[in-house]
Amino acid sequence: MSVLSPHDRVVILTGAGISAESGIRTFRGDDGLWENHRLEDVATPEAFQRDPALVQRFYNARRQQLLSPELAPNAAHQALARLERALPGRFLLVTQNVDNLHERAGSEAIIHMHGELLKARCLHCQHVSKASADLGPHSHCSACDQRGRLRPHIVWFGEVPLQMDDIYQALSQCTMFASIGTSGNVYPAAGFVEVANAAGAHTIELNLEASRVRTAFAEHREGPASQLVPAWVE
Ligand code: BJW
Repeated sequence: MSVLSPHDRVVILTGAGISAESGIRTFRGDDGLWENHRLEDVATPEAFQRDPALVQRFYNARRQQLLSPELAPNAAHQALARLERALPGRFLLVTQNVDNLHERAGSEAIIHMHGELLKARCLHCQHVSKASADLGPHSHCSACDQRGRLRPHIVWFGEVPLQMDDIYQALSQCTMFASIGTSGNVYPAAGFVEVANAAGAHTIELNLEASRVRTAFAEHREGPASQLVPAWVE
C-alpha cells in the first residue's frame, strides 16, 4: 500500500466506469445507456407514474444482465476489496452503481447511494426485499401482502440518495478521498470532493478522462480502472 498509510481514513466514490470493463454499460458518452432511453422516460418518479411497464422493463433487462453467469468483477473491484481488508474500520466505499460487483469482489463496508438493482421497495409499506428478475404488476410484497406495488429500489432524479448522513460523516473525517469511474455530472456525488477538500483530505480522481469536476481534485490519473486502481492501491 504505497500511497496510503495505515492511519489513513479512506473514502472511495465509484461510478459506472469501474464496471465498464466487466461489461456493464456506462450512462453517458458513446454507447451509454441513455443512448437508447431518454433519461426522463426511465429514471424519474414521474416516469414510473406515467408508464410503470416501460420503467420495469428497463430495470428488468438490466437485472437480467447482472444475473448472467459471464458477468464478473474486474481487477479494479478486487483491488478495492483488498484495500478495505488492509484498513479495517478506516475505509468506506460509496458507490453510485446499482450492480453488485463490489460485493462479489469482497467489499463489505459499502453504501449504495443510488440503490440496488437486485432489490425492490414496496410503495405501500416501504419494505425492501429481493427483486425478482421480472418485477411487474403481478409482484407481491411479502411484508404487507399487496400486489403490484413493488418498484425498483433505485434512487431516481429528484429523490434523495441513501445514507447521506453516514456518507457526509465519513467524508468530514477522511484523510484520503478517491473518485473512480464517474463523470461528475450527477449531484450530490459530484460535490463530495469539495467536502473531502474542506476536511483537509488528499483528493484523487482515477478516470478514463477528466471528469466535469476534475479541477477540484489535488491529483488526477487517466486510464482504465482495471489498470489504474490496482496500481494505485498496491
Ligand atoms: C471509465 C471507464 C473505465 C468509462 N475506467 N473510467 C443542479 C445542480 C446540482 C444538482 C442538481 C441540479 N439540477 C438537478 C440536480 C439534482 C440532480 C442532478 O444531479 N442532476 C444533474 C443532471 C444536474 N440529482 C438528483 O436528483 C439526486 N438527488 C438529489 O440531489 O436529492 C437532493 C438531496 C441531495 C442530498 C441530500 C439531500 C437532498 C439523485 C440522483 C439520482 C441519480 N440516479 C441515476 C440513475 C438511477 C440508477 C440507475 O438507473 O442505474 O444514477 S442517474 C445515473 O448517473 C446513475 C449514476 O449512478 C449516475 C452517475 O453516473 P456515473 O456513474 O458518473 O456514469 P457516467 O456514465 O456519467 O460516467 C462514467 C465515467 O466513467 C465517464 O467519465 C467515463 O469516462 C468513465 N469510464 N469507462 C475508468 N474502463
